[in-house]
Amino acid sequence: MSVNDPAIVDYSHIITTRPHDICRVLISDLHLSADEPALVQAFLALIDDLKALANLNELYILGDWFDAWVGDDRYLTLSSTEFHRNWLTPIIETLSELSAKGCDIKVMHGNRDFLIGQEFCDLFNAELIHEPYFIHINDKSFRLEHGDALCTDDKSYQRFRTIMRNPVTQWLLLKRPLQKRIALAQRIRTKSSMDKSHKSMSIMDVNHAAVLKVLNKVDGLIHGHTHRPAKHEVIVDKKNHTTKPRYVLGDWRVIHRDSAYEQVEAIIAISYCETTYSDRSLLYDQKQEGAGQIEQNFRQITSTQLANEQHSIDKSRLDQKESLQLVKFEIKT
Ligand SMILES: [Mn+2]
Repeated sequence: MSVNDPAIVDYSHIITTRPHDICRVLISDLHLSADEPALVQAFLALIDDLKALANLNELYILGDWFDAWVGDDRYLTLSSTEFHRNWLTPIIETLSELSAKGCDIKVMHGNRDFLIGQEFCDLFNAELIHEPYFIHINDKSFRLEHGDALCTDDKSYQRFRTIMRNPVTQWLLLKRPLQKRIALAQRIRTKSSMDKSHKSMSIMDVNHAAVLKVLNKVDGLIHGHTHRPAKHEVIVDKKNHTTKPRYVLGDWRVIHRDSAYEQVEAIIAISYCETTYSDRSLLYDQKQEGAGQIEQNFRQITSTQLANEQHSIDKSRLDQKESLQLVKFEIKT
């Protein structure tokens, strides 16, 4: 499944046709920084759209939200003049509005922004979550993680990761003066892009055995990091042809850039909560008629219909069915 795969639905279509059905949104690998305003604008535009969704319960940011993060204090210690001018301030404002509307925001660390703290998340009432994090979609359990831990073929990165993700290392890092941390982050960024240029493509993707291992305990996996958005059906049992889904979220990319506009594209995940109404009154009618084979009647209703028919519908007959979908988000800024 490539970025242009027809199996990936178009975001603007969904947001205009089924706004009331969207209940969860998952994004990752935005790599936001002050150096790339188009990505920041695209993120602000997405959150603006999400604010208009009446039934959106949760927004997950599954790591590498920021291209680099040297500690919450870099933002929290700004003077009030600097604070108003800072590029993060509009992000915090819009996310605060989203959470005030009843959407829970959950932030997970990536390999670049693992120093984000709960203190920063408190600014917009979000929760800092740690991987692996588990959610339920219908009766199925899904494991959420950033994805870098699954790339076990990259031995040198895994060694680096073990050191950097150690709480002691992080505590020591955060004790260093801010300027030293900024310089260190720059060195890590340069090293990582140099490493990437000579590492093979396959080494930087997930390891199949590592995926099978984590899928052993759950029904599905959702991650980012590899910048290879796709929905994979992973064969977990060859004999019985059993598969489990692995959803890979995409990185946010500027795909067009000129003086008139910049275009940003990202593969995100959206889940719908469809409501089914089991109409037992019809069942009753059939009984009266003495029908031999009686089947319960189900009717799919959208959340909009539900809102309109609220008075006539018995809520105990409602069944929620959630389905997850990869979606192509595209915007001109
Ligand atoms: Mn990453």
